[in-house]
Amino acid sequence: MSATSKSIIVGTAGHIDHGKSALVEALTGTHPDRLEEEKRRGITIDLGFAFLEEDGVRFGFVDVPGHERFVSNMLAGAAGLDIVLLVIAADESIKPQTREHFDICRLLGVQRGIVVLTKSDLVDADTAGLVRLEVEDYLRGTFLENAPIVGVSAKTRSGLPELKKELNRVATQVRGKDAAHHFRLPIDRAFAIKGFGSVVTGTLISGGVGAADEVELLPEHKLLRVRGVQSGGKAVERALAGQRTAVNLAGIEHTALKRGMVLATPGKFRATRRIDTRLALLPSAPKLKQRGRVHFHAGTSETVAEVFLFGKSELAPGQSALAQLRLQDEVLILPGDRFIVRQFSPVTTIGGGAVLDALARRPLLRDTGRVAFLETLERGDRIEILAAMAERAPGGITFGDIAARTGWLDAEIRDVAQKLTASGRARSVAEPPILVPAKAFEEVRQKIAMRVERFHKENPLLPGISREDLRSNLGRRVRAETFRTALEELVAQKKLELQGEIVKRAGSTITLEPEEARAKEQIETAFAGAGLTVPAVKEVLGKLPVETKRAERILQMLLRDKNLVRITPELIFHRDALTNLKKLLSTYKQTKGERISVPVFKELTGITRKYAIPLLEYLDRERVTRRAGDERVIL
Ligand SMILES: Nc1nc2c(ncn2[C@@H]2O[C@H](COP(=O)(O)OP(=O)(O)OP(=O)(O)O)[C@@H](O)[C@H]2O)c(=O)[nH]1
Ligand SMILES: [Mg+2]
Repeated sequence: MSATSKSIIVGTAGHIDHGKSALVEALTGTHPDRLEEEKRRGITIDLGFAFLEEDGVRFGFVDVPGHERFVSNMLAGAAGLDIVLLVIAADESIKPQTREHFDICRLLGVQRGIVVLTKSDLVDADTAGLVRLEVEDYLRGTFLENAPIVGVSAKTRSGLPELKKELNRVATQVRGKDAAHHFRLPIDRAFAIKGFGSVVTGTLISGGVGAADEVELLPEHKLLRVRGVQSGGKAVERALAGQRTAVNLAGIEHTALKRGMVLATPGKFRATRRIDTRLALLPSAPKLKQRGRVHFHAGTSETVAEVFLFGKSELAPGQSALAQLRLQDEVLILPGDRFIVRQFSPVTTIGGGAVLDALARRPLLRDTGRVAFLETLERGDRIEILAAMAERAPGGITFGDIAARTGWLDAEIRDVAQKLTASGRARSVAEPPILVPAKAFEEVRQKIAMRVERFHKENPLLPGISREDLRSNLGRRVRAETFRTALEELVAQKKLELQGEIVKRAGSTITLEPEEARAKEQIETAFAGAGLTVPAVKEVLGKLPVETKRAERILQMLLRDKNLVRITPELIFHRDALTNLKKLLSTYKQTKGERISVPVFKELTGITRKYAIPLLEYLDRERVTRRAGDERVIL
C-alpha cells in the first residue's frame, strides 16, 4: 500500500433494512456490524467500518444505522464523507430515513455519491424501472441529480462489478482532504486494547498524525503523546487526511476519551460554546422560533443548542438566517465546518448550516457591526476576513487569535497578514504579527504626540514625560506592542526624541525664567561651596526666589544633569566634591597603602560620621572602595 495513493471515505446512507451493511460486506468482504446486539437483532446500531483497495484508491467505508432511533450515530459517521452510497431497497423505494439521511448529506455539504438500488433480486424489471424513475424524480435539483444509479444484489452479486467501477470513477472526481493542513481527528470510538492501552478511531478530516507526535485532546485542552497509528487496519508510520485512522494514546485512560472529542495539532485551537453561523431550515421542517432549543451535531460531537436569530424573530421552513448557537457543552469547531440541528422533541432533522465565527461574542443588541462581519466571513475573502477580525478586536488581533479563529496554517496567516498590511489597512506591531487597524494605529500615534506636547506645556522645567507615564496615559486598550511601534515611528520620523526613559518633543530644550535660572545657580553654588560638609536639601531650597514645587524641579534638573549627586535621600553632593574625594583616596593609596579605616577616613576628609558612613557606602557602590571587615580596601 503506497502512502501516496488516494484515500477516500465512503459512507452508506438509507432506511433501515435496505441492505447497507450487506452491501458493504459484498464490496469489501467485511461485515461492518460488530456488536453482539447488532448480530442478534440483525440491525445496525452503531457505526461499522471496512476497507477496500481498488486500482490504487484506498476506500474507507463507514456503515451507518438506518433505524430512526440511531440517527445520532449516523451523524457521527456522516461527518467527513467524500462519497455517499445512497442505499435504497428496490422492493421498498424511498422511505423516511432515506429522506432524512439524504437531507443530512446535503446539509453537511457532501459533494458526490452513487445511488445503489439494493435487493434487485427481489423485484422484476418493471418494478426496478419504476423505482428508478421515482428516485430520479426525488433527486432532481440536488447534488445527486446526475449521479449514477446502480442496481445490485448482495445475494446474487449482480451489479457489484459495475458499482466498483462507478466508485473508482467518482473517486477520481473527489478533491480529497488536505493532508498539509492542521491535524484534526474527530473521535468516533474509544476503547482499550490489552497491552496497548487507549485507542481512539475516527475519520482523519485534515492533516496527518504519526507515532511520537504530540496531539491535543479537545475540548479538554489536554496534551497527549501518540504511541502508534493504524490506518486501514494496519500499522502505519503516518495516517493522512481522508483515511480511517486509529490512534494509540499514552497517558490517558480510555474511559476519559469519548465520541465527540477531537484530537488536533497542539496549541492552535480553542474549544467553544458560542458560534455564529448561517443556519438553514429544511422545507419540511416546522418554523424555528427565537431562542428555540435544538439538538446540535458537528463532527462526531452532539450537544444541545439555543438558537438566537440575528434580525429575525423566527425562521421559516426552507429559509436561512445568520444565527448564534449557544451550546450546552464545549466543542472544537472551526469556521466552514458544517453542523446539523434536530428538533428537540420529537427528534427529527430540521436543518443545518456552516460555522462562520467559532468564537462568537454574546449576542448583544449594541453589537451593530455583527451582521456585516458575519457576511464578510461568509464571503470568504481572506484579506477581508482578517481586516474585519482586526477591526473587531480591541487593540488588534494576535497571531494566536488569528490561528484559533480561522484554522489557517502559520504560513497562510503570514501571507494574508502581509497582504493586508501592504494594502495599508492594518499595521503589524510585533513579530509574530499582531495586526492593528491602520486607523486605530494612527489614533495611538496622534495621542502619543499630543500627550508629549501637553506634557511639555504643563511641565516646562522637565525635559519630557517618562515612557511609563506616557504608556499608562493611553489606557489599557492600547497594547504595549502598539505603543512601542507608534513611539518608534514618531522617533524615526524625528517628531519625538528618546532620552533614556524620557520621551520629549524632538529638539525641545528647557528655557528657564530669570528667577529660575538664579535659583539653579544658587543651589549649585550652595553645594559646590560646601565641599563634603553639605547642607540639608530643605535648607537650600528654602532660600530660593521660587516656590517649593519649582525649586524641587530645578533640583531634579541638576541631579539629572549630574551636576549634583544624591547618595541618600537626605544627602546631596556637588559633582566636584566627589571627584576631589576620589582623587584624595587615590593619593592615599599611593602613599599610605590600600587599606583605610573609618576613623582615618574621617580624619583624611575632615568630616563627621554622619557624612563618612553614607559616603563610604556610596564609594563601595561606585567600586572605588570595597569593604573588608572594619576597613575599606581602595580599589
Ligand atoms: N434478497 C436480498 N436480501 C438482501 C440484500 N441485501 C440485504 N439483504 C437482506 O436484508 C436484510 C437487511 O440487510 P442489512 O444489510 O442488515 O440492512 P441495513 O440497511 O444495513 O439495515 P440497518 O443497518 O439496520 O439500517 C438482511 O436480512 C439481508 O440479508 C439483497 O441484495 N438481496
Ligand atoms: Mg446495517
